[in-house]
Amino acid sequence: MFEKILIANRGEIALRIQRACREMGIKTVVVHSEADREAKYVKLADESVCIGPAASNLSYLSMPAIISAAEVTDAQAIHPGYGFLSENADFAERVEQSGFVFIGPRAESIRLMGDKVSAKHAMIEAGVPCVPGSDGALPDDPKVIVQTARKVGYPVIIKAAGGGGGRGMRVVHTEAALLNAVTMTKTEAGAAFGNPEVYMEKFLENPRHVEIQILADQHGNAVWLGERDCSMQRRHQKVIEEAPAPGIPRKTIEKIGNRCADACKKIGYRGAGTFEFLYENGEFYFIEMNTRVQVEHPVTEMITGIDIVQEQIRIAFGEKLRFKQSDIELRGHAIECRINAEDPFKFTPSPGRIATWHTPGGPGIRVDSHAYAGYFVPPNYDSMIGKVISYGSTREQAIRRMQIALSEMVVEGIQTNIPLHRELMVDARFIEGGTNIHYLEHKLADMPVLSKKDK
Ligand code: MV4
Repeated sequence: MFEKILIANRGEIALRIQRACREMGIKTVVVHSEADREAKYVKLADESVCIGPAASNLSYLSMPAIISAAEVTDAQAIHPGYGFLSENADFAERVEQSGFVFIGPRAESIRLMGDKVSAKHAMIEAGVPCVPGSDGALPDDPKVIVQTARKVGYPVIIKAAGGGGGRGMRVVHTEAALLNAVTMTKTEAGAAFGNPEVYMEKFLENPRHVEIQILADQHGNAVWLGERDCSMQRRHQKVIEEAPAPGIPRKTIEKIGNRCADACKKIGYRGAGTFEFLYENGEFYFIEMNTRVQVEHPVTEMITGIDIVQEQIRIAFGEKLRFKQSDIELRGHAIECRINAEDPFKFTPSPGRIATWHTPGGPGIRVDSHAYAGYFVPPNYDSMIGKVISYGSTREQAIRRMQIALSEMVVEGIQTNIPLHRELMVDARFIEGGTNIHYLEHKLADMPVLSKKDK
């Protein structure tokens, strides 16, 4: 096994990766910006290297700084976590060219999935069901664009090939608005992603976001680890995730899960990955693949008993998967609440020093966080400061345990979204299960706490 791994990330995921390494007897190197000097996981690491100032582009996004840190510390592999350079194919390539192992997929797979047009093409080839739409990128010919939209049927959505995660898309309801929308999306995509290519899909009005976790090794083996429902979101930021997805027939999910595992074998994928689907009227439609470990991976770990980060490391080292699909059992139910340093209903960031930090515990509660009393939440990064995960033998028990956990949790000195989570855990529609991607935004718009005065 590797003797030393460099963690090219910060916050809770840096700590999560460090814990996986320590359990495996692997030494860790943490790189950090000047703003993260006092983070506890920096002190817990075997070695740490300051790679630059607070600004991400000068530290966590600096490829030469990170690769130099790996060189001076003699690390053998680099774990990129999520965000930052985790889905940057050039980084994966440069890491390997410098003689280190990139703990993630081959650069070629990252590139394939980074381009949403080539990703969709690969998935159609592999037999994964996709949203009906244009065959690849839209051509320039306006007649063909109009014809395509008529065939797909309005409303349609125009998406940038270089986009993803909700960036670079536009919904079109009428033919009158079509060509202008295509032109504008192309212009924006060219500026934002350096790639003006766009494609068209039928716009699904009320879907759920359900994703499939997979693991694939370098020897042609792949398994899927159940699904996660991530429909509770606001402005493309997930707020609550759970596994399994409530109310979806197991047969439907098994069929789609097997297709995902087969697709991994077909494209020679290695590592952990997530197939994102929209689920509407009993059908799954592939939209994107994420080639990294995800924030919400713990809910899958809770119901499978598999440590996804450790498996990423074993796969990168070249080991064979230690389980077959028939060994994977989904047991019980898990829910994750993302804890953000922000105003719970207005969502303005709330960085600053944490005065009180009391975390919950007890049966079925897991807290993944790098925060502590006295920790300063820097204003330079994402506002997520941790995750509370509950597990129960049933969804009802997982909800109950989460309600209790949130009632025990005390954070003072900064604002957090814990009050929003407390509200959602007693929300009748959430408790019923199966709310769609618009539910939270609609609920927030209807909440009296958000009076005009407060906004
Ligand atoms: C869609 C869609 C409806 N129809 N595609 C947004 C993020 C990106 N991953 C894809 N997204 C969507 N694609 C079609 N054909 C609706 C969304 C969407 C969405 C998807 C998942 C989770 C939250 C969302 C919020 C708004 C829109």
